[in-house]
Amino acid sequence: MSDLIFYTNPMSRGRIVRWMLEELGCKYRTEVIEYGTAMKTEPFISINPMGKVPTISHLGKNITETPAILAYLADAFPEAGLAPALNERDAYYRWLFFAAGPLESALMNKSLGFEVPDDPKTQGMAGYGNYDLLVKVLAQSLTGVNYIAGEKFSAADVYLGSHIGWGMQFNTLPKLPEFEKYLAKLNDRDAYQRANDIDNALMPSAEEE
Ligand SMILES: N[C@@H](CCC(=O)N[C@@H](CS)C(=O)NCC(=O)O)C(=O)O
Repeated sequence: MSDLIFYTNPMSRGRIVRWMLEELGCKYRTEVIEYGTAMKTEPFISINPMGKVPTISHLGKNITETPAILAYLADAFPEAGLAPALNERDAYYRWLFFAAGPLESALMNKSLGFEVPDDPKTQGMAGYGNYDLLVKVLAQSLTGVNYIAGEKFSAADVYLGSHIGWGMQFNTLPKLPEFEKYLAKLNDRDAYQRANDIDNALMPSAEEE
């Protein structure tokens, strides 16, 4: 049971990892780490020196960074079929890393009110170029496909779909029909709903806050 420990907080990117764990159907133990001192001191900072969640420990190894955790889990539990075969991972890696780098930074900058200046040199240095380009490419990539890495649902959908869902919820992404259609399919999954129910039940109640 404790081969796999999941350190999380229900108000965090840990929700993405929970969804992945529920997709895998593997056994895991959850440890909720409270924000503040518990996250920034021992024993947790020996597990994740950034003092952040999510983090997993599997067979004695600690893995941090949500997309790395997802890629690791997809390979550690191959029977779940959440990573394509090695020779078919072009789109899988591309979109997993696109979401981890360009997309995440663009959405964070959007929420902070930062825009990459309208200057070709600066946009050439910025990994996502500019926000409009990023949104256009993402919407195009979701047109006429079932899942982002091919015909089969994969860990890349868990990660990309989570960012798109949060982006639309927090208004850092427009509610485009391409995004809505993609999300509707993902949000309908039993594992997604189960994961949300578990994390919602872990949320502090209003009285506790
Ligand atoms: N790059 C990390 C980011 C992790 C992260 O920033 N987690 C936030 C919650 S979503 C956190 O733990 N913040 C608490 C803090 O830094 O004090 C990932 O993708 O997992």
